Amino acid sequence: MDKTLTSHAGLLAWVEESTRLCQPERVHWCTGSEDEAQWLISTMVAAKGLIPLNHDEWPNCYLHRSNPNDVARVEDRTFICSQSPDDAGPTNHWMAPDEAKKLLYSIFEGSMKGRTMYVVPYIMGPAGSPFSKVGVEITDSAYVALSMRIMTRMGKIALETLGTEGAFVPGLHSTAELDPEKRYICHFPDEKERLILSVNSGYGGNALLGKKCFALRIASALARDEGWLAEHMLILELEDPQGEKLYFTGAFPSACGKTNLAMLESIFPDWKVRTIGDDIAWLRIGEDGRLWAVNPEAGFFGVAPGTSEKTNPSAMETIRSNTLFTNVARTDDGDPWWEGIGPAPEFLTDWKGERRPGDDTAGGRFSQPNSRFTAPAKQCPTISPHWEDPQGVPISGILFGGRRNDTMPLVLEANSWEHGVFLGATMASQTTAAAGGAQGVLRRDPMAMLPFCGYHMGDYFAHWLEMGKRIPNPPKIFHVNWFQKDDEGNFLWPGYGENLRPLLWARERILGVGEAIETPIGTVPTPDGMNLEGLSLAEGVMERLLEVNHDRWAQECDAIAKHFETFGEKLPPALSAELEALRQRVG
Ligand code: OXD
Ligand code: MN
Repeated sequence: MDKTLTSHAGLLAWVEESTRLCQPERVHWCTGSEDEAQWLISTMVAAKGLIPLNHDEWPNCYLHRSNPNDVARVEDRTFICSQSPDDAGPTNHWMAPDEAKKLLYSIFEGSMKGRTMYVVPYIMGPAGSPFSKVGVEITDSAYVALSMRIMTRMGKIALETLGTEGAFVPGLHSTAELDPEKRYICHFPDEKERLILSVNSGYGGNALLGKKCFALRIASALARDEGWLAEHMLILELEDPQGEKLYFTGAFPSACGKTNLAMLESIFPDWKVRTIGDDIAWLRIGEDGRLWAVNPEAGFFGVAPGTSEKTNPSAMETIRSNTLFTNVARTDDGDPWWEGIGPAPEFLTDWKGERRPGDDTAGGRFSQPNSRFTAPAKQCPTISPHWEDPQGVPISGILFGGRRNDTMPLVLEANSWEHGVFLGATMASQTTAAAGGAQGVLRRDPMAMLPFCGYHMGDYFAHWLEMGKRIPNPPKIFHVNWFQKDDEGNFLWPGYGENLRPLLWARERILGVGEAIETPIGTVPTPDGMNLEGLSLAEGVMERLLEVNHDRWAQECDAIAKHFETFGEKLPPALSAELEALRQRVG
């Protein structure tokens, strides 16, 4: 697109300024058209940045291999650059805004020499929705431009939405040298335009600035100021046999089955589960007093390993065409392959490009554990017809969940909004490959927002509590845990489609029915309170799944007290009161 197609003075000035700084050979304004996408693809294929896949089986699908030093979000290199370190809080890294700009601009200087600079205007949220927001990402990565076309409403439509005076969040991104020592992802939530700067990474969450950087970190700060919530949540629709619909959001840490739950295949043919979003929800109080959710994204950036016809047939159908795969393996036929998709063929080319026998397990994994697919949401067979409704969908239930071997029962209903916020604020999960660092370590991840909250987490809890007071008809809050294990390390609960059962119980509780017992930690189903038709669990397993172990919970109270110390004076008194009350009840 010719830049004369926008006369937004602020945007033109910023693009010019960035051009002077980064010194690209040329500047391309993205329109978002199909022709443009094909041109980007052929340029990348020629430069070996994309590898065509088997187009008979996987039409318009490509494989991208990132630098092996750049395969996940880098939490230790991610900074909230608020004026005061106190606003970033104890769970974020902080850098003074002036210092961050000086440092990053020195890396950006000349970083695009010989390269094309892409100007990528995009909308987070459905076009035409009063809740949508515009961002513009400047990047030297064609992979990012292509991915943004899938993940957002990108191009001309965003410039039209922006008009000549509209506000936008600017994000400047350069892969620079992909130097991990000079990799920085910086957010400036206090600036009028809420700037994002990202250098030396080309990986998803670090580089597709609309997603974690804008729709979560920057948006959470906007939401605090404007009285709404920007959350790391899936959104799903549950339709009963009479056609009545109910909507849930669910916050789970990265790689805990969020995409699978959002696309859950119903085990009961007359119940339908449909997808609105799999990662992010923007929630506002509607005129009717309920909480309404919009998915700001237009695509799925899902973890590939473990995805199969068995675990998530909807995802498999979604990714069959027009999908970018990152760091997966490839068969000799040109099909994408990863651990968990099915049996390995005789030979595989692994994610680093080495061809090895498919049974060569000694040589390590074939797909990178955090390898991904980037696919258009509209291709999802379970996408709800309401997924782009401008007002969003009304939320009746909020699920919090984590990956825990023990302690947390299969499903737990909060006693109140405050207790629900307490359950969210104390969520814990074993770490996964979505972020760099050790895996399998239990870490507290409040509301699954630990890496994504753009301000002080104590203030964030206070904001949640405040929202509860302002929502006349708030959703009910639940905690779920699909991941309990027996003493031999086997999962107790089959998961996947069977997760519909706890969801149906939650629905009954929302409707004021559902057999339940109060426990010291909240309300759980009676052993036959959940619909267990057609499920054969060994004797005593259901009891174990719903068990509240007092010794463990006494330890949990100590662990929560320690976690709460992190927030110092900013911990809202309502949450300390919840902990005290829990201690009393656990005894
Ligand atoms: C993601 C994440 O990529 O949460 O969605 O890490
Ligand atoms: Mn996520």
